[in-house]
Amino acid sequence: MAKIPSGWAGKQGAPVTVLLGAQWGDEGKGKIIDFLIQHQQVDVTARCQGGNNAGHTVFANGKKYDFHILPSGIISEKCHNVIGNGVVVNLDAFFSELEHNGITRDQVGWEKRILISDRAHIVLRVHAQVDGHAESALNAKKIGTTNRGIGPTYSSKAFRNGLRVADLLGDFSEFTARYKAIVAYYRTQFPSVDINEEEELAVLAGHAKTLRELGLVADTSVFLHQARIDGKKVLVEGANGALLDIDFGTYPFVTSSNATVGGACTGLGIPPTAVKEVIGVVKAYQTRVGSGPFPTEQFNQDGERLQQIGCEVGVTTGRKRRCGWLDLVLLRAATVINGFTGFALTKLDILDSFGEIKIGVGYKIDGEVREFPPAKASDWDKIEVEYKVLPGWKSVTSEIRNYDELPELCKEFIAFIEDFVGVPIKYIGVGASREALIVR
Ligand code: 2SA
Ligand code: GDP
Ligand code: MG
Repeated sequence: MAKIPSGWAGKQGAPVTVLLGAQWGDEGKGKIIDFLIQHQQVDVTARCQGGNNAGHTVFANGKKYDFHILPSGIISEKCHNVIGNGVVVNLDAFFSELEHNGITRDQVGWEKRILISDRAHIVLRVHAQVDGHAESALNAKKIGTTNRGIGPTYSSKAFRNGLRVADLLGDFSEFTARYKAIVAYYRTQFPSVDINEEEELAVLAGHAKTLRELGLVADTSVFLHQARIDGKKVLVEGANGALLDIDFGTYPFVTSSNATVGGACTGLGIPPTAVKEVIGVVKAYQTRVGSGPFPTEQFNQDGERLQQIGCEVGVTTGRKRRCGWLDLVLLRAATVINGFTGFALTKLDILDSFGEIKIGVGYKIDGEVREFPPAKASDWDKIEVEYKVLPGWKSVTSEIRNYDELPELCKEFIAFIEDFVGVPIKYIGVGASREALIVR
């Protein structure tokens, strides 16, 4: 039996870079990750939280990919990919997403480059159904979830009756009994739950066979530790965004995981001392899908133009995204929590035609200045936003690849964000394609 060399556990491996959404998701994380993989010798891409609620768009190899559960590194032949213990995995979605994106075994050899944590929890059909039922029960106060069963699966995890991938690969009769207990438990809450248990169990047994045959399941924290000892560069691909974080987001209008930096450690089993760089992806304006507070939302022509020019439509559900101006009060708070070492500012080109660009810089609640977002849900409705108004640059930036060539007014917008938050903007997105990026 191979033995772990003495001192192995305490070895300090190569540092890890964490890339996170700094707003309500959809900041363009997929594109920045793809860029980093191409240009920064990334060896492993790892998802740490969320599930197939995420939608990360990547334009590469002349093709548009949308990833929901797969790490974006799957299309890069030099990249290994990890779905960590903090992710909730819908196995149907995992296999169909490979197919949907044209990722076949003979083509890219994906099965040799991806591992799912044995500790990751499985999203069952009952979780997705309960997501819908729970939303319906909320009537006018719906969260506006993606209906993928993400919240209910994390509930099962916290309630300690959830099923992990390791359970699926273990004794199937034991798995079956626990599976049935979960469905029965939810039936007591929602009698209309309609699941064909035998059919789903048969599908899961098929998935178990494939996972076993292809060797897709492992203790991924051990894999990542060894990779770092071997000097491999690990890039953590955050999903959703800081304002959807279950602790620091606009609770209860949040997702059910930690989309801030702590989620990278708990969701992958890597120590905080391993994290060197934390890149926050920030859209040059603000968007949100689903319900919940959005202080700088624009219910006017500006909002409509941002939605249309920015093509702001959900990647997972096809919902129109709500739009408004960049909110630096929220970005400051996200920075305090995440310790961003640099920003990637995306979709700057979407602002090209605006005569005036507004930025949220201050909040008042009941006439009182508030430097940070409130914890109390009802306070969000009372926020009055103070705006800084900057003149627009009114010229096309999408062909620019060099920072110095950006219009002066555009540089002023960039400098204003950097000064306010105190974080350098290292990457600037001026288009959806791989090439449309300015690196400083
Ligand atoms: P859930 O399904 O339980 O995670 O929903 C809870 C809230 O989190 C929001 N959420 C998202 N917000 C932005 N983008 C997401 N991914 C997709 C995309 C969304 C889509 O990339 O466009 O296609 O609609 C995402 N996933 C979850 C959600 O809107 C709820 O407010
Ligand atoms: P993610 O969830 O953070 O990966 O972001 P999404 O993929 O959900 O949404 C971002 C959208 O903006 C996608 O359609 C991207 O192709 C697109 N995008 C990313 N960066 C830029 C940019 O700098 N300019 C423009 N015009 N589009 C961008
Ligand atoms: Mg998205």
